[in-house]
Amino acid sequence: MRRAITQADRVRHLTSPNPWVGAILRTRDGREFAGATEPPPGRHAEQVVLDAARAGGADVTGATVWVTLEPCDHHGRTAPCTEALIGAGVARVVFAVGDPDPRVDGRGAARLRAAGIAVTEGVCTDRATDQLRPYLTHRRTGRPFVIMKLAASLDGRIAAADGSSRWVTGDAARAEAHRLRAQCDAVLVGAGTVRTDDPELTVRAVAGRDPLRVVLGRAPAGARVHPCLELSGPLPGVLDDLGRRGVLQLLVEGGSRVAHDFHRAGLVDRYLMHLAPALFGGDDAAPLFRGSGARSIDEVWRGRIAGVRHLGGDLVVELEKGVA
Ligand code: AOF
Ligand code: ZN
Repeated sequence: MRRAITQADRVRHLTSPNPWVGAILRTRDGREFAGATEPPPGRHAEQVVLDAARAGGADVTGATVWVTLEPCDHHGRTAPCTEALIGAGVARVVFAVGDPDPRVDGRGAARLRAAGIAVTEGVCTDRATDQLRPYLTHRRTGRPFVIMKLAASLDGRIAAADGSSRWVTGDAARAEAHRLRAQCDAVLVGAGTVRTDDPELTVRAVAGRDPLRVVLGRAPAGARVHPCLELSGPLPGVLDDLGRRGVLQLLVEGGSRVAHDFHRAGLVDRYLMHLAPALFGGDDAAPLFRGSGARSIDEVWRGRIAGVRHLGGDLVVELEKGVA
């Protein structure tokens, strides 16, 4: 299963709105084949390994298949993987995580068992759940997994009193910001940020596809971010809308009003804080969050530090919601 997870890693974030799934097939005589989901409308991981085995001249009857997600049991863009596995005569299917998609949700496992296939679930579940988190969040809640990127000095400031703010953090942080954009299906900023920073929101510093660009409010004519999707209204509705468009993972990039609104509404799943070894050193510098915050110490938001690392001369702190 660990190797199936490694296969899925190769297509991580490349198959949206479908999950990135990996699979390993082992024939009765010990030959092994590996595969992963293709981008839509391509084949699912199970079909890829079955095809690879047959192309290699292998006999797949009695084979075992390890797959990171429960095989699907519905006709979507592709035929059901359950039917492909049953038709191939495999003996055993092992999967890591159940598929919460309402079209599957236990039906895949049940169909395989009804056909006499031995099914084992719950192998390497933690790692696979972590790998599939954007997909699982999307299918369970209808909304994307929300990552908020914040860049500030170590004293939590983003601009000097005169408004000047460019490149608080270093070049390495910029490259990582582009890598992050490439991993997200959409990137969102407020109209204020479009007016003041005029960002392109594309992927340039690294190779990768551009995300859907979303502006909260109206982007002024001539903004570099065009073409973009302009959305307005309460943020939960905005997330529902993006979920319906198949956005599994959303990157919120600013500015400080948008950061405040997402944060205070409890809509952020992971915070990526890029902290520069700089201190503005006064309360006339603009803060990360604009708007009213915790009114008393009991209201202070507390998360869990999921990771800390150096990036160039900066520090990156990954914060996640604490488990309630
Ligand atoms: C699998 N293996 O590799 C993937 C699965 O439109 P379709 O036909 O591509 O179906 C999309 C759904 O199929 C998706 O929502 C999820 O439930 C499942 N994805 N299933 O057995 C795979 N990518
Ligand atoms: Zn499938």
